[in-house]
Amino acid sequence: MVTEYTFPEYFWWGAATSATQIEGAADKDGKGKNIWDKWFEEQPERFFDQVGPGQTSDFYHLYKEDIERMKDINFNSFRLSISWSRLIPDGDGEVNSEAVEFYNNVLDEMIAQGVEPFVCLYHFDMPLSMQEIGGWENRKVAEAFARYAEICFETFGDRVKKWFTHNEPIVPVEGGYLYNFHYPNVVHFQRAVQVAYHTMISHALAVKNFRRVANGADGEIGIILNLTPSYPRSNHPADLKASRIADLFFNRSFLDPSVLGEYPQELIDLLGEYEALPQVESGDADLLKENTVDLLGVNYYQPRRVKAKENLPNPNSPMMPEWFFDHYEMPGRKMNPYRGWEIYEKGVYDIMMNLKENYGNIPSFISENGMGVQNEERFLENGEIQDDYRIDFIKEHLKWLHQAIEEGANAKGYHLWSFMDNWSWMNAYKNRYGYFSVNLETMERTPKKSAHWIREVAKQNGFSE
Ligand code: BGP
Repeated sequence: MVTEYTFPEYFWWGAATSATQIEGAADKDGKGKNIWDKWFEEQPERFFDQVGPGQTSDFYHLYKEDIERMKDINFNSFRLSISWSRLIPDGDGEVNSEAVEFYNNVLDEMIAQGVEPFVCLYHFDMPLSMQEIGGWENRKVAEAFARYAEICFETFGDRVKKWFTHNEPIVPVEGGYLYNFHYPNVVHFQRAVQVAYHTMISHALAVKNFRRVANGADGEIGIILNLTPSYPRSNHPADLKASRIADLFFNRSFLDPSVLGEYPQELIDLLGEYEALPQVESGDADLLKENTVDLLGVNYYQPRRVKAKENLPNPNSPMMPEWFFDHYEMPGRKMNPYRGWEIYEKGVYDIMMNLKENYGNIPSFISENGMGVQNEERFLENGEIQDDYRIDFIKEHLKWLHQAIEEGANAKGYHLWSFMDNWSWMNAYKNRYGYFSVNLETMERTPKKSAHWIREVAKQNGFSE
């Protein structure tokens, strides 16, 4: 029996990426340093094969052909990010005219090719000069971010109609202030909470500026969140409590204030109990309440499975979210062994149903989903990588997304991570994610089997099976 999976009209087919991960030209044309440039200079050994952010996939020079390739595979949209330290090298001062020219060229080319630009303002790439005054720990940086956002709305808002303030704002909190996988490699719960809070304030200030700037009037603004459903091991009340707390820390800490305009009371109470509440200013609650998003991007890679703690945490160890739950390895889970992430396709459906039931069915889309695989040349046949595993991965997620839409979810698109292989932070080019492979020696792009497949899916606005 053939089943048709047809998506709503004007469904967004495309992919996502970020400035630091594809642009290269990290020290060219007036760009200031960001924390990745700095960290790589200090500790190149922390990066896979010691490949740093200097070159990445050279989109800075190859953007024209890349956008043509997007067009070729029938993308109608593509998310990129603006590099704050390229546009404003010291974060808070003069605008770099060469950066304006570069982003103007990219946006014009996208529009000429019929690929709508979705633009994110912050994708893990704090300008170094802003980090030197404390990064998100310093509220001045949130204000500088809002100014940078306003400059972007004014400069590019005539062409960009989908804006996103932050990508996965919980990740720099986790990486930079809890688990040591982003600069500045601090381990400190209280500082992590302050960083998360100021990130949220920076978001609300940017949304406020967006509503004020005339160009924004016909556009929309949102945030991109990595929503990792927290599944409890069992229905035992202790397991349920563990999953509720994990959900508060990792999902609701940004989802609730972005969409509902306020923090969950349970999270406030929990932080209060541990004397870990952030410093706030009067007026913040109104700022958050009045500046909720129009649109939500959902990045989904893996679920979070948890169980009640088996041993009490050592009170002398640094406080961690894991004081409240243990990670749970579900027997029989399906894994992507290269990235070490579980593959659980139904997570997409569960997220969408949660947004429908508890978040006013806010317009949303899958803004990242994807499968990073190591040594993909193994699958090369007649010059083409046969990435059937990627096609299956996408298809199975799309089926659940389709199911959610059938049941009333307000999902408007699917963007893969990523259009072409790109630089993955500490993992550099270890795992390849793209529809196109990138040869790091020559920078040549070659379509994988999945590129041909998605070209048809986007053309048909779905697939049958
Ligand atoms: C998301 C990020 C991306 C991207 C992706 C894949 O968390 O938004 O920047 O990198 O994950 O993860 P990774 O590159 O770590 O394999």
